[in-house]
Amino acid sequence: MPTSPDLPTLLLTGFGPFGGHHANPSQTVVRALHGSVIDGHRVSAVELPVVFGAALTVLRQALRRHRPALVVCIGQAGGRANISLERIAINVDDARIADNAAAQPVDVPVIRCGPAAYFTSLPIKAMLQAMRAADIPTEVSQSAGTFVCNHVFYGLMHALRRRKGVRGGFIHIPFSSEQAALHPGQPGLPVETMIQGIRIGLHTALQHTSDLAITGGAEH
Ligand code: PCA
Repeated sequence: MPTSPDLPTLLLTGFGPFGGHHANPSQTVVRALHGSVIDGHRVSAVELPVVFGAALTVLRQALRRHRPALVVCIGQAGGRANISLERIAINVDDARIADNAAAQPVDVPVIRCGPAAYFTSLPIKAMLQAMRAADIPTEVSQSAGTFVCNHVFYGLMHALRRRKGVRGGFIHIPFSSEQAALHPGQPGLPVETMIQGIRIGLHTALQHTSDLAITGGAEH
C-alpha cells in the first residue's frame, strides 16, 4: 500500500518467539499491518526482543525515531482464548521462565522509584465494543502478567507520561490456530482474525480520544 511520509505514525510493536515456541503471532500481526494506513496514520512495526531491559531500549529508540502519535505494543498470551485489551501495567518483573537472554528476574521493579502502576491510555472499552461488534473474540484483561510484556507495557507508559497527547497501551493475543494445534487443549485464533481485530481496535483508538463507560470488569 502506498504510504505518505507526512502522515502521523502509529507505532506497533511485536515480539519474536520465546519460551520454546517456534513462532509468535504478535510478530506476524504487526508485520502484516506494517506500512498500512489506518485513519490517516501510517503504521510502523518494530520487533522487540523478549529480553528484560533490552526490549525497553529498543522501544525507547523507536519512540525517538518515529515520534508516534499512538503506540500499541502486542504480545502473545498462550492459554487465553480472546484478544486481551490490557487495562494496567504494574511495576514488577517476576519471571516464571527465563527470557531470551537467560535472565529470570524475581520481584524487581521495572523502573526503580516508579509508581506502582500505570493505566493504559487507550480507550479499551470503545475498542472492546467495536471489536466484539465485528465478532472478534475480545476481552478487557486486568493483568498483563509479570513477564516481558508487562515490563514493556509499564516502560511504555512511563516513557509516555510526559509526552502530552501521545497515547499508548498493550494488547495480548492468543496462540495462532497453528500453534494451538501443537498444544492440545489450548485455545487459538486464526491469524487473519487477529489482524482484522487489531486493525479495528487501532481504528477505534484513533477515533475515540475519550473512552466509553461500559463494563469490562471481572470478579476474578
Ligand atoms: N509474550 C510474553 C513476552 C513476549 C510475548 O509475546 C509475555 O506475555 O510477557
